[in-house]
Amino acid sequence: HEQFNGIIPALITPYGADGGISDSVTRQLVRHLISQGAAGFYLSGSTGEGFLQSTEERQQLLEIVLDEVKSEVPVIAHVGAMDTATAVQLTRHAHQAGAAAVSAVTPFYYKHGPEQVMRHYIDIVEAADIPLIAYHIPGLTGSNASVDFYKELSQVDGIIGLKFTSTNVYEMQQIMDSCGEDFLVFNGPDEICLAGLTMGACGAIGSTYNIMMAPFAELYRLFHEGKLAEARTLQYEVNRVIRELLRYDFIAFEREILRLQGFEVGSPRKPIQQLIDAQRADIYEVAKRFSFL
Ligand code: NGF
Repeated sequence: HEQFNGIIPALITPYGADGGISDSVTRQLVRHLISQGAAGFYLSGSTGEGFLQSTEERQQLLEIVLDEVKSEVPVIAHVGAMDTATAVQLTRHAHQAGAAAVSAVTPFYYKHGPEQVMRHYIDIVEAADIPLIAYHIPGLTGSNASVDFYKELSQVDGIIGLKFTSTNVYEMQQIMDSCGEDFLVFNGPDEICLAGLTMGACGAIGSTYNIMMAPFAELYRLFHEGKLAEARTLQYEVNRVIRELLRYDFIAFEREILRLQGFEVGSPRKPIQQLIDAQRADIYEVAKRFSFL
């Protein structure tokens, strides 16, 4: 699974004037991010608003991105859903369409026990011959699966890794230690990207790579060259932007920055925060302060 490494944007989904997925802006954004060093794409995740899209739209987005990317970088389709049937349907489609892997959050809203969550993942992985990356994001799902759960999960054929979105790097390290070297762990929180890589993450999947692809690609390169002090300087720099971003809904903030960068990605879907003019003006000032934005 050597193709999975580097900095992978959890792509913002571009919407057109009619509110549907924009074919042209999606292609424009994907091209741009590849030119800045994107090592792959993660579609319809949290950032991509997967849970605010219909199953058809999630499939449509995947087809557009695969067509634009060809095989330049791996495309991971997030197929997670509250219900197993939707996740299975999306997995079959992702396999047919030619995605490199699928990924799925632990099922949310209802409180399931570990056996049910395991069954959900096994049903997904058995649905098609495509590798699966589990997605741990307790801050949003409210489901905090244990190190032992992931150890068991890592033994299931076809489950190749985990996207770990929690700032508990000790827990991340414990998962890596129990699941073995072949199990891929991706760093989730961009603000600790360097810490995750240092602990042994194979790469990072995240949101702010949509707006700061170049400095993060540079951070990744510096890390692999052993230039830790320089990598840390970059992490500090991008974190000054993330601190500003966290005053807003991250999706609303990133969409506004992308608009300023020349990508008409549209507003997030409600109920995500809709910016008012004063907020746009404030974000414009942030963008002016950071030359790499
Ligand atoms: O959105 C969250 C919530 N985390 C994202 C990322 O892990 C989500 C992270 O990039 C993701 O990859 C996806 O869209 O599926 C943060 O937005 C970023 O670190 C700023 O805090 O925790």
